[in-house]
Amino acid sequence: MSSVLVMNGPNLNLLGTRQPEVYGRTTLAMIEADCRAHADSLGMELEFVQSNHEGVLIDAIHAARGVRDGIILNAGALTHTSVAIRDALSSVELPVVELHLSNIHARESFRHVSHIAPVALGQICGFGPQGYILALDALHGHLTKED
Ligand code: CA2
Repeated sequence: MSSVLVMNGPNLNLLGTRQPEVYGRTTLAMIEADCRAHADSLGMELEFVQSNHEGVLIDAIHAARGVRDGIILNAGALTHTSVAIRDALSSVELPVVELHLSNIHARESFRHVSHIAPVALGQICGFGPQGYILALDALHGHLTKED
């Protein structure tokens, strides 16, 4: 059974409670429940983390080394600023799927830059909460592929 860390960065704890016109009405707790149900159906174990603190996210990435098989990361605004998170991801040598609810490429130009993308398998953005399910499928496919 593979084991996956799903991480969420700053302000994502507010999902579904503020700015529904931008981020929708689905709460992070609802997303976690959907992820758990989907991970079960794929036979994957799931750890779900949210923090507003960069260092806590980095510690969680370090703790995943040798324990988890992959990481799904919505780093929130830290995507566009944090070389430290990028370095942490490189250091643990785990497959990473970068995830965003919104299409960051259709928004302000500062959101077009991702420090995560160069160290990720790929990026999923613009599909709202469904993106978490797509990311689980992508990671599952990567972890179970034969060639
Ligand atoms: O689209 C995404 O998932 C983002 O990672 C969300 C970040 C944003 O800075 C990235 O550019 C794209 C912001 C998360 C803020 O979430 C909130 C949710 C509800 C109310 C206020 C903020």
